[in-house]
Amino acid sequence: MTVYERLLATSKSKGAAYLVLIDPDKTNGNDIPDFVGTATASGVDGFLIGSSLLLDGTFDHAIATARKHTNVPVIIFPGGIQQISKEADAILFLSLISGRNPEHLIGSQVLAAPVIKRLNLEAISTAYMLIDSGKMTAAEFMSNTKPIPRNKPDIAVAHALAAEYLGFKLIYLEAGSGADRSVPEEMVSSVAHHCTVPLIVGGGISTPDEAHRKVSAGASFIVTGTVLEKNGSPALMKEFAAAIHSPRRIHSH
Ligand code: 1GP
Repeated sequence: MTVYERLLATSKSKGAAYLVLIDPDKTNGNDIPDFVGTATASGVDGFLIGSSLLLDGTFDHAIATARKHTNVPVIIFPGGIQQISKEADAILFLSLISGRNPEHLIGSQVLAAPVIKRLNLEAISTAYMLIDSGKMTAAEFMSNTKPIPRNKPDIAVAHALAAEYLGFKLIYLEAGSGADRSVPEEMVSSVAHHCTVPLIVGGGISTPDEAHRKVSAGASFIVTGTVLEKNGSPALMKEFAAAIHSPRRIHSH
């Protein structure tokens, strides 16, 4: 079974899957074993590792350490072509389709592809869409692209349909790490209604209830990063996992 197939099977059997972002720039390497072990025991279904900057030089080590302490997939979520490692289970092969910067649409991918092939890494083609969160995020600044306006679900749908017809395997609706406001449910549900490609939703999701609402709107995968960097307690991890896995058991307020 490929990592992609495993992710889809998990999402299908649980209603949706919970992915946790580890940013090596924000995580002390010594904390990774505990964090990853606790998160796995609390019901997290996979880890994304990446950063829009990567100031720290211990990327390979962070991934290898994470893999040693979990039995769920550890997937690279690259902020640039230097973030490729043989230690990972797979890599999200992203194209920033909401932007019109050719480097992020195809340029970096051409440079990265031969390296990924040589390392025999599973590449999961992912249409990456930045959604405006009210404030400029690191992803927006670093990519030098404009995000999709948050009150224009039709624009998001048109991009997602194009991604589906181009054959992308996942669509990632991203408000940006640490965003003030997450992707609106109205946009998630419009995209889910019109497209069959599974949706990842992340950026600025700060409560289990908020995560639950994205799943109810049609997300197959929820990503959180910042909220667990601030409070990595097993109790909160379990609440997120429960809200994402059993959307009908929890009622939104
Ligand atoms: C960012 O979607 C992820 O790429 C997670 O964002 O850090 O805001 O949870 P947060």
